[in-house]
Amino acid sequence: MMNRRQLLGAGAAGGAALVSTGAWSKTANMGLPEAAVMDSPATQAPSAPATGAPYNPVVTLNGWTLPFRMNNGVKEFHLVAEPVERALADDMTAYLWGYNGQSIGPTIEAVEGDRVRVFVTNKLPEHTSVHWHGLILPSGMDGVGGLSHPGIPPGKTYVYEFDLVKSGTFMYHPHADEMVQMAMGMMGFFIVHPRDSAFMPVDRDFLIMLNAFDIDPGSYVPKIMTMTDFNLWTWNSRIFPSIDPLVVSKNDRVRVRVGNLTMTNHPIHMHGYDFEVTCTDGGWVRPEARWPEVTIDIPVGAMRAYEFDAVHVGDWAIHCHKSHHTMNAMGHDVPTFIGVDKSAVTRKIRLLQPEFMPMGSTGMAEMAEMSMPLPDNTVPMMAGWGPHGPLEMGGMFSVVKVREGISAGDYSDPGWYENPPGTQAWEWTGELPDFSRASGPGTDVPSSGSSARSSGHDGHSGHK
Ligand SMILES: [Cu+2]
Repeated sequence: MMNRRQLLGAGAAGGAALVSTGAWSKTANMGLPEAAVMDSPATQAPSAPATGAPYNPVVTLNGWTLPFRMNNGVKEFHLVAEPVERALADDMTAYLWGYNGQSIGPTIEAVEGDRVRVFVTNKLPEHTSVHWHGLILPSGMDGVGGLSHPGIPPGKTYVYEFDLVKSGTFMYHPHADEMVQMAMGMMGFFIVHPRDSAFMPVDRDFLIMLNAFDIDPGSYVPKIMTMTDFNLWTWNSRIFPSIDPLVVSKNDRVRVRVGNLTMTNHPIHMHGYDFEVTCTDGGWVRPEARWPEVTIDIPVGAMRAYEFDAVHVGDWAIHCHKSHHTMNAMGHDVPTFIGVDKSAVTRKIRLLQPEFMPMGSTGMAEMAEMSMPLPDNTVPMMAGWGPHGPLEMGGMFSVVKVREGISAGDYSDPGWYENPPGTQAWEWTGELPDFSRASGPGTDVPSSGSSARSSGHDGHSGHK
């Protein structure tokens, strides 16, 4: 064990001073664990640990888990804070700050009772620190720059070392020039698995970090001064339709852990199921303290994990219920044109600009179907095509795909669900009556015969 002063000294020396064991001296890199780098935004297969206590690994959508090595019983990780190029979508790249080649940073996974040592190398142009959100640890390891320890200067490596005294879902992010560094994309998950593998086991365990950026169409760097009016609402620094689906086999027990490091709350709504919050960043929720939900509001600076048994096959939307958060970049100073007849003005404008298209008179769904030329490096406001047409979504949206017989560990997209005959909404092709206004409460669709309506009233009166 080293005290804080020795630790900082070791950090300033690049961690080399920590080399003291046989395992270390055999490595050629003077003791620093290799800093793995990910160059792909694709969801990486969950990685079961090759050493240490066993656990069921999590799946970070469009992300990955940081490899570790064991050094005399201590789990060692190496985070590198650095500028990264992250594909927010297949057609859009952002110049962000992140960790080990990506934003969000890699997920750290360990086990309750583990001792961990996290080397943090700073390749940013300013100092940084790493705060371990929710973890119970010594004050000097808490990562608040200037309070817990000096900020990690550019080019230096600091070492954090602590015991994982409880299992649960935690996060990491800078606590130094925090507004800028988080606006630039610096954040990640820290999962501590239960030591007892029989404690609340699940078959699939998904991670979603809610984050947000403000990037003008055609540009690459987020506007760091934006406080609330972000234009890209992301999960794990990714926007729909480029967010991978949550692939699930029927009857799997599924956990979804959602962290929020944006500046506003996000009511996360999942279709097809009801479910219960089983964990917050404060710890596991006792069974008697849970209640059913279909939407879970994720407060700012918090995490909520919920669980369900995947008994309903199908394609089920999962999204933020703030409708502006399921849109990609758009202007907010657009007038409302619903009900406006633009035909006269369109004729005049087309004399000057023959391609002019009037928009918005009937709503904005037409935005999803047309392919207007866009500036380089941006994405349409609403996008995504399903088996039955445009989804008209963006931002914080994905699909939970529950299917029969998906193998354990298989997260590949099974394609679109085919609804069995007779289980899909259909078009009414019969005659339509002349509709008249409802006359008051208790009256449903006017029908041609009076008997249907009066029987409805009889039904109500029978309950009085
Ligand atoms: Cu939202």
